[in-house]
Amino acid sequence: MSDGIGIANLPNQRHKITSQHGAHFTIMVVGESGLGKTTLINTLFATEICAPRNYRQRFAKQLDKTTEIEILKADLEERGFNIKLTVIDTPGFGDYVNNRDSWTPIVDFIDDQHESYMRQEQQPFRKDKQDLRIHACLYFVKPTGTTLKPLDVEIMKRLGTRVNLIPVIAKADTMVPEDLLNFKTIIREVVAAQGIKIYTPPIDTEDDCVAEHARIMQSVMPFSIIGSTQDVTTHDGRVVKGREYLWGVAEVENEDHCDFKKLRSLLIRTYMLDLITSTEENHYEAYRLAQMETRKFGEPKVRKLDNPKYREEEEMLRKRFTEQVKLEESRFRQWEQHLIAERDRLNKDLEQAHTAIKALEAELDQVAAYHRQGGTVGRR
Ligand SMILES: Nc1nc2c(ncn2[C@@H]2O[C@H](COP(=O)(O)OP(=O)(O)O)[C@@H](O)[C@H]2O)c(=O)[nH]1
Ligand SMILES: [Mg+2]
Repeated sequence: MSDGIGIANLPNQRHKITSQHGAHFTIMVVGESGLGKTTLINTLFATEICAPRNYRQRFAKQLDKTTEIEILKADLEERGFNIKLTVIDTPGFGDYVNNRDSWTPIVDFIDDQHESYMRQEQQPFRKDKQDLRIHACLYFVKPTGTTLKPLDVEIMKRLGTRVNLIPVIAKADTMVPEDLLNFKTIIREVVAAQGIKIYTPPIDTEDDCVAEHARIMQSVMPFSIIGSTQDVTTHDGRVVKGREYLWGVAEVENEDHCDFKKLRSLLIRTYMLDLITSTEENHYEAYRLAQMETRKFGEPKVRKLDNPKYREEEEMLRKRFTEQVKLEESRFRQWEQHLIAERDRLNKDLEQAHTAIKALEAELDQVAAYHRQGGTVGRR
């Protein structure tokens, strides 16, 4: 890559970020296990951050034992411009039958970062704040080609109200392009129908070029991803990061194969600042306000039951319960209707049988009368 990390190329971003004494930028990956989350992180690091450039880099790995959330850090510097990049790798969920609450540690982790930052802001000495607030959360969708699973919808809803949520289609190389496009449309429709909040690059700008770029970024969402740190050789002799197949190579950085380059550009190039400011102004602010409503300045975090997050959850449960009851009621009513119809039908049958019996009895009477009269009736 000739343009390197590129963050220093954006004058506006640079000015704003440096005026905050360098920037923290934190990305989180979430999704079922085996979808390539860890591979994507490694691919990001391999294609961009480890590129032979003249900036300093330092890696650190840290594992939170209870949640198995892994934190990777890299200090980036390009022409005197600093970014503290943190990538948070979460364990997969969805492996178990009972996975209703499998996202709780992830959601808690996000809230905890807001909480921790808020508490630091309340301290008198707040120069070197620890800041692990998530600026971009990549949600990995399984490349099924059908639709989002109910579990996906539930988790995405919860994430979307807390962070800049960016859905990605994992392992794009396992789908043919046509199916991939259809799948994107389906996901967009489900996201809209379910009211899931996802990150959209802002279009309201005077600069036509920037607006056009934002429009392109919006139109490719959800980003399709191929992850690989392997160098492979294409048919025409290029060495690229990719995955080798009998039919050829699925290339990570080929825009005809997937949207990896666009995603990377969104994250660490064009929209890094917007992701940071929108986290600060929307998500963190929303958290802070919600907390202020339930507790006084400096007071510790409220008990779980009083917590707005749990209220939100309780409200959802109540809603779901009401829906379930309504559904059962309507099923019952249908069944009742069915029974009434069946009863009417049987009554009618019964009536017909009665009439038939009456007719037969009448006939029988006639025959009996005929015999009594010595067989002369009707033979006149
Ligand atoms: N076909 C394909 N396989 C992938 C891709 N990314 C990762 N994998 C493979 O999927 C498996 C699980 O990947 P991993 O990154 O550990 O998934 P995680 O559990 O989500 O972190 C590994 O065998 C990877 O080589 C991809 O883009 N396409
Ligand atoms: Mg992993």
